[in-house]
Amino acid sequence: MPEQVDVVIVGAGFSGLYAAYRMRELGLSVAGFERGADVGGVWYWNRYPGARCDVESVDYSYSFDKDLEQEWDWSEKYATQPEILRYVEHVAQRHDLRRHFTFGTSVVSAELDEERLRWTVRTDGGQVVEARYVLFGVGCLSSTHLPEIEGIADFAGASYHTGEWPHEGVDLSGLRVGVVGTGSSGIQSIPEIAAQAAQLTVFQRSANYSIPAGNKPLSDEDRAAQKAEYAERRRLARLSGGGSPHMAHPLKTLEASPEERRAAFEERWELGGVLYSKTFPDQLTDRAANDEARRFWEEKVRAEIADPAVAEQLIPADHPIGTKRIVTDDGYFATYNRDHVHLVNLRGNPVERVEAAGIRLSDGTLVELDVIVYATGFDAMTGSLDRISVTGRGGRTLKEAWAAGPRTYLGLGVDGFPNLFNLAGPGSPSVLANMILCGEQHTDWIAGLLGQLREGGYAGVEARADAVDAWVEECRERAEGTLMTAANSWYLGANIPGKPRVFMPFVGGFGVYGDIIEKVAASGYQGFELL
Ligand code: N01
Repeated sequence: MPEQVDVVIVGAGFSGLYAAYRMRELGLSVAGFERGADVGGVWYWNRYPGARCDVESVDYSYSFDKDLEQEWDWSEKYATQPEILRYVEHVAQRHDLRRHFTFGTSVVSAELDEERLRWTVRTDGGQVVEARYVLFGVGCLSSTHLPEIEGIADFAGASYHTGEWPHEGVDLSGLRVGVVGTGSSGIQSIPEIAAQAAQLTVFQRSANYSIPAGNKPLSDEDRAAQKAEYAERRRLARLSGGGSPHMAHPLKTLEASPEERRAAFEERWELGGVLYSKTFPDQLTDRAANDEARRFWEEKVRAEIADPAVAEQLIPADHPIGTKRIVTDDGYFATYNRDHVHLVNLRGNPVERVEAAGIRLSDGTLVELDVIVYATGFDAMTGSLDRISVTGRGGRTLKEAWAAGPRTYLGLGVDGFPNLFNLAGPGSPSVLANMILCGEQHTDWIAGLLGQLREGGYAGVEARADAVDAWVEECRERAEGTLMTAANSWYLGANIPGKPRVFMPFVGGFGVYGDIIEKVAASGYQGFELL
């Protein structure tokens, strides 16, 4: 007989851990499974040099434990990966959450028994659990992507993907290192790798927008001020577009005078990082507004790079600013001023193949390397779910249901897959907002629903097909009303050959989305069938 539980939770990252806490509070029994040997999700795996968060630490933290908000001391404005991992480990300990999970274990399948509305969940460790509900907290950026470059296995040196970095670290000192990829992971790691390596060659396919983090140690006074205003920070974050307590300028870009505009950009530049793309409310919807932001950025960045020819290669010309996630860096552009750092622009000179001695370019050059770092990203948003065989009504798999792109109602439910929920994934703000608050928002909403189902004596809940159709259409329309579809981003699946081009997150903003799902709950869960 398989073990019987109320809820299976897949993943012990921020979302899955909070889900375990909340389900336990509801009095439900939980069986959780986590691929890693411990808690932390992306923060467990992404241990590459320079890994740190691009949301301020005070905001990128759980809001459910008010005592913890006051007790925990963040040491820097933007926390490093080790500090975030310490935090999540502390939360697991404090709330005794590890006991709900089996670690080092991946869920391989979940199969619905339509008659009994129970899910049979199987793991690679041979466990079989039967559950009423399944919650996926598998992460949007957890399925690493290695490019299909000829000869990749022939390399004689060591190679690493940033998202699966060795726990013991890697000593790169004195070595010839190549980094492939200039997204967040590449751009964060490049200055740190340059500080160690004898030679660093960066293989760039697309130039990227990056903004200095303006990171700094937090003083006791800083922390005291943040803690005193925590409630207000959270309130503003819940109203905001991105889940941080920062609002866009009250005027549209071109309504502001040139002086006001410059002052606003300057202020956001100083704040650092991704929120630069939301300085003005129309920056991601109006090309002329976006150009203003891009010009200011370009002026700042060109001033950092000594060689104008190198600068030319590092300035993106193929997408509006903010339509790929803006990177938050620490000395990235100035790194190219160092004599031992070289940029290869793959647009002009693509990789031919990887050889034992290094990377061969199309023009015949062999860049000799001891180490290759692949900062080549993830099969984002759907990749981790795709690895699991999820079979719903009529034997239809989730992979089949999502063959043309993810289809959800509110990002929460899928027709044909009753009692199955996805935490902070496609169809919700997720990667466009503060993922910890997104995970809490979804979990709280689901907990409210499960409480109502219990009170009403229901066996389950399922999104209706027409509600899914309408939500998919709304997400598409909202995305097409912005500039976000103008970039070949992982938001659109463009980084994975053959992946359908669908803008996967809900682009309308964290606050707007929160209102929508609250209204649905208040209406008696319109769009869902209570079973
Ligand atoms: O991955 P990416 P990432 N040959 O997909 C290049 C979050 N994150 O791990 O742009 C050569 O962004 C690819 O080139 P192109 C954050 O949300 C956050 O860096 O496709 N190059 C690109 O340059 C982020 O957006 C933090 O042309 C190839 C790079 O590899 C997301 O995770 C830190 C290639 C991949 O960039 C993903 O970031 C880290 C090929 N065949 C990550 N294939 C912070 O909190 C791909 N590339 C700060």
